[in-house]
Amino acid sequence: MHKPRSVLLLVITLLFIANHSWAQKGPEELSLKSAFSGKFDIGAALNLKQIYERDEQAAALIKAQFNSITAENCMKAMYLQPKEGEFNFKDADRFVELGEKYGMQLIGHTLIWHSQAPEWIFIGKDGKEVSREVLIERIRKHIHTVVSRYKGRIKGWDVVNEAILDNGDWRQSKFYQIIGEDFIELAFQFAHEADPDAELYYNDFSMSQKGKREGVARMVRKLKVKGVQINGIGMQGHLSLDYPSLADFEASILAFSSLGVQVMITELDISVLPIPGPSQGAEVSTNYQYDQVLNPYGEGLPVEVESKLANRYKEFFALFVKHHDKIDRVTLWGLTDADSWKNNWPVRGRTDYPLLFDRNYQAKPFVRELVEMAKE
Ligand code: 9MR
Repeated sequence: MHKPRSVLLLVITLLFIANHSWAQKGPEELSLKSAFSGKFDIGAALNLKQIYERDEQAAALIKAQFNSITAENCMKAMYLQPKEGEFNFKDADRFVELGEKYGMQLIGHTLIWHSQAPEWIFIGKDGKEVSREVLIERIRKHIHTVVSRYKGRIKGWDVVNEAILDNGDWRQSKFYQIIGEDFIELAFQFAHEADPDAELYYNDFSMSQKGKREGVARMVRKLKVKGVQINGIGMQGHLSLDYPSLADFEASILAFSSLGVQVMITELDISVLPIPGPSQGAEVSTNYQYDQVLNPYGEGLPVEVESKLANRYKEFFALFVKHHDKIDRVTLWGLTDADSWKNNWPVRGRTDYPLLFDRNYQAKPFVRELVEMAKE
């Protein structure tokens, strides 16, 4: 008779202690990776200062909060192979060693991207554009060399980045123009040959737009019909306070997942700044002239904007938690607001607040709510 009651009492007491000690912990005890464990990995893109652990506060934060890291720039082709046949792996090696030291999942970003492709790759010794055969061989060599160097150490590669336009058409990149649409298939095939156990992803921005959603789904379906290995689709997630709608973003999570691949939120940030033109996604070539009215929060973020940002993050994380069975990873595109590329795009020299940690390495107040949400 008394036994169930004493067990119940014990459980209540333990719950009280657990809850109480949680409440006593300061914000430094928040841990995103523990909170979301069992749901999805939580990652950050790292810059060189962080990769080399030159910034102690950043290093501590990365270790405590994240279980996955992506190299923000140093694995892009123009850095890895600046001249034909001359590979520079110094920074990428350090990135991989860092991830291994802390037992974090490593994401390779990115093998084939029209932007930051080294210029030589499209040009022959005669100064003219190379043939289809030559470009395919150059891609093969690049992918084989890079992927096999880290074979068994990188969990997954963003094999092709941003090959489809927002309306679903093929981007007229040099890769597309010279090789045709099968450059995608070839890139995936070469990556798979070099590391058959690595996961392979297609990654793009503005993925919530109907045209892009359909274009990407069409391409992935074709790859799967041909038996090409593709494990995941990365939705970059460069968001702002009022773009895109949650419903559109959710529609894409569902559409991509129904193709039989994992969904990854690969480059999450939420800008609070005005966008001076129609460019919403992450088209790196778009740039607008600096104007003071476009930089309204240089001295700090007003409470009401901070609260909008908090709500936006909460809505999106609630969506990710709802679909955690389809989502493998959520990666923030940077660590603190000071590091974010959004301070310089699409207008240089602004002060944005797009990430979870502020310029003093402190978790923003709403981060605790994200952590609580994960536990519910
Ligand atoms: O954050 C990256 C920034 O530091 C670089 O200058 C920029 C240009 O290479 O690339 C940024 O990262 C991009 C990513 O590699 C692909 N998706 C869009 C990201 C933002 O431009």
